[in-house]
Amino acid sequence: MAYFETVGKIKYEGSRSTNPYAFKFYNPEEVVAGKTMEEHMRFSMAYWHTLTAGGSDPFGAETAIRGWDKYSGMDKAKARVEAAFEFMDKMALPFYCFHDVDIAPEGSSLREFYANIDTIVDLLEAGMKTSGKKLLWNTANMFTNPRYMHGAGSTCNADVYAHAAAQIKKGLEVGKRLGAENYVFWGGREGYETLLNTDMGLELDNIARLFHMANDYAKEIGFEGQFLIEPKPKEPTKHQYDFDAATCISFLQKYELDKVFKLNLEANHATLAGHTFEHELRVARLNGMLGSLDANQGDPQLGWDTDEFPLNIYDATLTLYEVLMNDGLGKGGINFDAKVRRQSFEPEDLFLAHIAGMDTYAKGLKVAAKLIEDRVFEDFIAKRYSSFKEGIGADVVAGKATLASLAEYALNNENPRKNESGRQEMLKAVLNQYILAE
Ligand code: XLS
Ligand code: NI
Ligand code: NI
Repeated sequence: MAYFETVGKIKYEGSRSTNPYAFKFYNPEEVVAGKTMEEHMRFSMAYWHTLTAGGSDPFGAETAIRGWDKYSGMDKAKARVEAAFEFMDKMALPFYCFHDVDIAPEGSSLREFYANIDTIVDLLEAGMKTSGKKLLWNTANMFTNPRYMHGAGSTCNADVYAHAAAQIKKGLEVGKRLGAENYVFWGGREGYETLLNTDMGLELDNIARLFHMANDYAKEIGFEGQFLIEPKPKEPTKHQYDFDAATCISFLQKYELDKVFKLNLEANHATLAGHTFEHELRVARLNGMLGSLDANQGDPQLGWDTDEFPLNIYDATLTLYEVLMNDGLGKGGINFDAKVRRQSFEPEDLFLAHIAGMDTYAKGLKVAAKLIEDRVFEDFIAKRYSSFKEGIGADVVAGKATLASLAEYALNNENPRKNESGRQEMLKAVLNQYILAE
């Protein structure tokens, strides 16, 4: 059965096309900086936003019209699998991602949940075989069920902690079976509301213990996916422990997990943390920990994780710039952790939104590749820091300088170098020029 009968396969028609159901910039086969667009992007569908969510918000019920909603329970879960492969095929999305609860109902016990997962994973495995679609990552939802009110790895309840471990164990087994390229940990409720009732030290230690157990189990069963942590500063808890890239990296280093994990960075989480997305990507890249992207964007007028489809070409350019400078995302990819607005309730909107996001990133990729090819920023930056290439600056970089040697130099320096302009406005204008011209 077809769930998206009104839409055919989305094809590339070029920037002059007026067909809303066509790519204007995303041409999967087009080679940019030595690789096809498809290889660069590794675009992925988020099961939860596309198949599971229905457009409810804290003030209103679901609005979305979805063909599978005529079913319930496991029948609905099975229908969603069919719809997922139809959507990925028509949308030219090579990858997908899911939480355990997105694909199968929890039922009334952990045993039943395991059995439901197994049934659906059989279908996913078969669908992947015929379609060639791949699993970018899977994860365990350890935040929606009321049992996780105090957290999962950070809970005060050891039985809840054990339940979380059981979900992760199953998640790794599923990931292995489906050949997941990564396994994600987003600390949905790993944080706190008030220190008055919180043992922060124990909570952090326990999260790290859970990660070590997950790593041990992955080795034991031969799961080869890359582990990823997804930072987010707040929401649902007031203070999330995985605040941002830098916080996650220091946590991983402290608990000797930094060789095991990379980061899955999400644009809207970056802006919630008061950073730009490119800041987060740069921090991860410099630490060799840029793993994968959750592509979306926030709304400057709203203070929460609105998960809008990424449409800002300026941000997309700087995002793809970091990806290219990282020499790609390796096992990672670009997952649309993005949802259509509640008013965009028709099934067609799912296509239109993904087209918009994929085109924006495709254009961003082309502009970023050109900027790098022309060494626009690299040459400027190299010149800006050139005083560290020679003389006293070179001594600093080589680790040869001491406070005493620098003081001696400063005392005798009759002609200190003059500061030069950072030329920020000019550089931003050049960036605009590339976006508009490319
Ligand atoms: C929520 C997160 C979530 C993760 C996966 O804000 O983005 O969707 O990507 O658990
Ligand atoms: Ni996310
Ligand atoms: Ni998010």
